[in-house]
Amino acid sequence: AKRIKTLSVSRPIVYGNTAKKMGDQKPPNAPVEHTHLWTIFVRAPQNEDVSYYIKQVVFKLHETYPNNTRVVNAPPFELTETGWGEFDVNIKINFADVANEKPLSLYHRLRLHPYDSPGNHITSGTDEKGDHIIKASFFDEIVFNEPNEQFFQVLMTK
Ligand code: SLL
Repeated sequence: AKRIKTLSVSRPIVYGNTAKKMGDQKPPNAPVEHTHLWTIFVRAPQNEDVSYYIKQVVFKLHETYPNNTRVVNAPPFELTETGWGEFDVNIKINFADVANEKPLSLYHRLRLHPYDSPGNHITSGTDEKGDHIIKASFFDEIVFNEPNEQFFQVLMTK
């Protein structure tokens, strides 16, 4: 029998957050109870361009944040904030108009502390300033099943 292979195109992505204790680098406008500076991000594994297929990323933060729906309309698709606690962030990825694809919704548990347990995807290190920093990130793949002709062309340009 003849097998019909469905066309699918995938793109690797990495999402997660970095965090560090603020100490004396605390932004002047940060509430006193905030202890950490963090950045949540969606990017390609080697920071390759993703803007040809990702139009916008919406980060929905914990309700304790003012204006907790944060929209990023251009790369880098990341958001830096201060805070004291860990919580689940909803990351909504909106694709280029040509794709005519539904948004992709992901969840990421924002991590501030270097828990020492296996399999938690948290690594510790130092940043360019020599400050201790932690990183919780995940590699994933966005799969477009049967992309329309135009979107397929766009995907193939990279
Ligand atoms: C909980 N994990 O489940 C906690 C919630 C909320 C964290 C953590 C800053 C908020 C603000 C902040 O770090 N929120 O002061 O704007 O209850």
